[in-house]
Amino acid sequence: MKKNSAHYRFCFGPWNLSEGADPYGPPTRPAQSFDWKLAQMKKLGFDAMMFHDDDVVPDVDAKSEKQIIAETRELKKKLFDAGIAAEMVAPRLWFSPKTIDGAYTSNDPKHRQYAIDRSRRTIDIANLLGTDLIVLWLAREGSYLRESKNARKSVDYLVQAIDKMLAHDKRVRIAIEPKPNEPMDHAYVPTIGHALAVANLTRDPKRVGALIESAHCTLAGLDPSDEIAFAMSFGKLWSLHLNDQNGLKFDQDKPFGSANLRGAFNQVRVLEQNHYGSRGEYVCFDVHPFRPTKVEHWLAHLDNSRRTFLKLVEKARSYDEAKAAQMIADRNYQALDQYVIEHLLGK
Ligand code: XUL
Ligand code: MN
Repeated sequence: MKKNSAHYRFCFGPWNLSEGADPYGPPTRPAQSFDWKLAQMKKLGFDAMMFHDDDVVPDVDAKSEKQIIAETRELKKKLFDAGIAAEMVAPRLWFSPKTIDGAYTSNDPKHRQYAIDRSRRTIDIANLLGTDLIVLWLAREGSYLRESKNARKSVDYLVQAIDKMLAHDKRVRIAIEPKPNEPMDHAYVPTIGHALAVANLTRDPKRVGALIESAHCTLAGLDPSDEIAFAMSFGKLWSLHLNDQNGLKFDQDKPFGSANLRGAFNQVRVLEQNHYGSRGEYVCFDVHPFRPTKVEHWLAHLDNSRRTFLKLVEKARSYDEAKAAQMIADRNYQALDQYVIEHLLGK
């Protein structure tokens, strides 16, 4: 296969400069302003920012359409002045009192309608920011106990909601970000296979694709590089949240490569082999600082993730494919295993 020489473009979201709160303790760093976060992007070699709707317009539910348009335009100007693109916008459908029991799959029809209305507004915000990509992390679309919701009906509700979004805007593309659990016991769209199957039930499957997050694949007991390859086989990997995860625990959002360097190498290798980025897709890092991180080290997890990614690109490009192919032809997987280890360790 021809070696990739692509130049990657990088992205993170305002939530990735988080303050360190967890369910057992308060923040460990003071909140930084949006302007400060934006100012760090270029310095760190990043090209785009990803958003939730209320990252763009705080307290979006309480604002009029006119206010939403004015605040979005103001933010768009800041992005333009900073030379930063908007990668995607995601409706934050898991904070509101109206999404306590789920959003699109809530048992309450008024709450399902709220979720659809808010998603349409997110599309309008994305349009004003100059991106056609909407990400759906289906946070509360699942159940805590199986008997509380109808799983069969829930798939219909999801498809109906996505259809309404596709009808709202003829150009919008929806990328589903699957995650198997957390905050729910079980989610209805736990893997990339589920996401693409749901896409196929919608009114315009061509405009419904996927976003893969490394940690979410690990939480599903799957290998992120195989999930990436699967989505790319369908031409449906429209965004990517690289990070790491130390086994089947809470969603850790560790720096890329932090827990499983070989797994990170395999993700980069599959992106390289399939020319990720050649259609304008960004490499996003959905990573958080470790809670003990001091204010002066606040950007390290993003900088480190990007550095690790770029070093692994070099490793993927210098991987001796001919030598590996010989070992594969000889079915000498012991030798192949050791070649990979020594290649990663360096001479
Ligand atoms: C949650 C997660 C989200 C999405 C965006 O696990 O990854 O931050 O990426 O809503
Ligand atoms: Mn994510």
